[in-house]
Amino acid sequence: MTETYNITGMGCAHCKATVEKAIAALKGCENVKVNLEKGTAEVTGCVPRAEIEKAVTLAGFTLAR
Ligand SMILES: [Cu+2]
Repeated sequence: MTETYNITGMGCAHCKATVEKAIAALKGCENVKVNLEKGTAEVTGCVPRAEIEKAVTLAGFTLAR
């Protein structure tokens, strides 16, 4: 299962890496691909949206609706 999430607040490759790392550490996450230009994160695996939101928020970014 792959879900795409919109993330706001990422400005550079470092932000991208931070978000990728935060999501990759989540239980059930098999793969994560962050697109800096589009502001999206493509998450493969079984991770509840609430967990993604928590990780993204803790990393300092915002999960958009
Ligand atoms: Cu940055």
